[in-house]
Formats: sequence, C-alpha cells, structure tokens
Amino acid sequence: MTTTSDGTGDLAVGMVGYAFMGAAHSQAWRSAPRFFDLPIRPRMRALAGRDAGRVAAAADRLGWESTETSWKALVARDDIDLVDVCTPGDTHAEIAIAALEAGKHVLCEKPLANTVEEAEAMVRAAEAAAAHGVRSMVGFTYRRVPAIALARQLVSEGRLGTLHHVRAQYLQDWIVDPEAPMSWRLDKSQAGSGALGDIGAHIIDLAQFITGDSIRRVSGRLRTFVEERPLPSEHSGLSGTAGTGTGTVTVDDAATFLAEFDGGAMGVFEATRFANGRKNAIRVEINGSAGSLAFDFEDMNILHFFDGTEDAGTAGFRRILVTEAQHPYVEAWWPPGHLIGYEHGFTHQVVDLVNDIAAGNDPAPSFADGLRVQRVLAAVETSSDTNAWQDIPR
Ligand code: SOE
Repeated sequence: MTTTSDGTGDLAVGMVGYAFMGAAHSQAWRSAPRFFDLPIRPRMRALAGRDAGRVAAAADRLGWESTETSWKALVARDDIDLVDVCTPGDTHAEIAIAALEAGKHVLCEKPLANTVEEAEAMVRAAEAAAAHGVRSMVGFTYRRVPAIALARQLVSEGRLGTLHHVRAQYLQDWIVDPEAPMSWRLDKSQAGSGALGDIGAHIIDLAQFITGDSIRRVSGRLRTFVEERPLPSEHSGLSGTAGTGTGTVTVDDAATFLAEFDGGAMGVFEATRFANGRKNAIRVEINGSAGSLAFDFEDMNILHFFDGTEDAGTAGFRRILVTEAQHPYVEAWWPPGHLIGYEHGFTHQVVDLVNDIAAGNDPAPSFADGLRVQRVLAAVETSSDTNAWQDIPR
C-alpha cells in the first residue's frame, strides 16, 4: 500500500493544464471514486496554470480544491502525491521528470514527449523513481475503451490465430477549413508534430496494445495541405475563432505509413485532420488466420468479430455490444445496452492507475511504452524525409 502525504489513505492529485485534456482528466478524477471501489481515494487537491484568474475559474468549474500559478510550485508541495501533466508536449519532459524526482507519481498525456531524446530521459527518470515505489503512466486512454480491451483479450486468447493484417486509421476534420485558426497543435515547437504525434500516436499504441506485438519498420509520408492560417483571436482550442494576421503551420496535417510487425503482420496506418466529415473516427481492423475484428470509435460500444472457425454457411461478422457486466470496466456503470462515451476511457485510466499505485504495481502503458511509440513517430518522420524504410531502434 502506498504512503500518502496526509496519512489518510487519500491520494492527493495536482494537475497541470486545464484545457480540453485537463477537463477530461478532471472528470475522471471526480467520477472514478464515485463509480469504482478504489483502495485509495483520489482528492483533487490543486490545479496549476499560468494565469491566476483563468486557473481559479477552471479550478472552480472542474472541482479542484486550490490553485498554483506555476507547475514548479505545484511539484514542490508536500501535500501532493501525484502530478497529472495535461500540457502541450514541449513541457512534458521537464514537468514529469521534476515531479518524479520529487517523489510524485506521474500521469502524463500523450504523446509522451516531443522527441525521442526527451522520452528517453523520461524513461530513465521513471525507472529511477520506480525503485522507490514511485509510479508513472502515459495517457493512451483509448486502451481503456471496453471494446478495445475486449479486442486485446480476443487476440491474446488466440481467437484470431496468426495475425496477417493490421489496418488502423485516426480520422478527424477540425482543420479542413483553411480559415480554421492556428493553435499550439499546429506549432512544431510546442506539439512536436501534427496529426502524426497527436492522433497517429494513439493508433500506433492501440495496434501494439491489441496485437501484443511491436512495429519493427515503417515507410511513411507526411503532408501539410494548408501552410498559412489566421492567428486565433485569443486562446484557441480545437474550435478557436480567427483573429487578425496569419501564422505558419509547421507540422503535418496528415500522415500515412506502412509497417511491419515483429510477428510478421503487415500494417497500414493513416492519421489525418483532413478527413472531411470524420470527427473522431478511430478505426482498427485486424485479420488473422482464425478470424478478424473491427472497431470504430464513432460507434465505440461495438466490436465486430468474425470467427473463421464457425461453419461457413452461417459464419459472418458478429456485432458485439460491449456493455455486459463481464466486459472490461463495464460492471461499474450501467445495465447492458446503456452506453458509455469518450470520457469513460479517462475514468478507467485513473482507476487502473490508482489500483496499481495501491498494489505497488508498475502501471501500463509505462513511459517505456510511450518511448516505443515515440520511436515509431520519429521513424515515420525520417522515412518521409528520406523516402526510405526505417527500422525502429530497440
Ligand atoms: C485532438 O486531435 C485530440 O484532442 C487529441 O489530442 C486527443 O488525444 C484525442 O483523444 C482527441 O483529439
């Protein structure tokens, strides 16, 4: 059992950042102990952000007890047990490493970092901290969608046999309009890369998670369709409004790549913010010698499963409604058929993290798993620049 700062058995959480991901994580910290029976109770102790007025308003709205205007002040507090990093990628390494060195558990948003070097430093810090019982996790939250967890279970039970094909797409369209304004996600110095790191990272992690296999080489292509965009009127998120002047987009709008897996499967990946009409379509289809499965996040409570061992006359893709109590994570929520949504994956992430901290286990996905994804991202970029296949270093 972990030692918590106030000896009450409460796990005091401090979060840095309060925009889209900060709001998603806040609801997770709020609802996890209300729906799941947790061995230690998370408390939303402090929220950090640079603007005093904005952070106070966000803390009030999202349910945090206190605020700080610098992440360093948050990390220095004795009454914080865990630091949740919900900031743009260029700050992940500095905040996470400082928190780990201060003995705080860390949950860090994806992608783990903006470069392989930063991610490697984070893994070193995480491994040093783990020796003292300090835990870390990277937020590849879609692993915790029940239908995805069920997909992994089916593959690991051998229900698909030998895997031949992995087809993975992450399709969004929030900047298809050339007048959509600049945001930090379009700035390489803050985001590291564009569609590749922001959403491609998710499908790389999902593909490796579901198959239990690793990508060993890639051949990729990146494209920026709109290179100049209006500056935002002020603070801009996924749906900001345009102000005056323009800025240069320094990241990819879309990324495609071919992959080969250690186990021999062939992969085809596509991550784009220009798939007009697709809002958050995460599609994964896997074909094996004994069967296939298919998933689309826009219908996230469903897993399609084809069992190739059934009689050919009646075999066919089965539409499994993943809402039964026996399905991963589902029992804590609603009766069968009463669907769950985007935010539940974040709650499940917190539940698994808290359970691992209490049990003294290393959570997954670990920072090392984040580094594996980071290496694939870097290899896709290099491949696009060099027109050559790239091996993923181990
Ligand atoms: C924007 O593309 C974004 O918010 C990603 O950053 C998240 O990781 C994804 O869950 C939803 O889309």
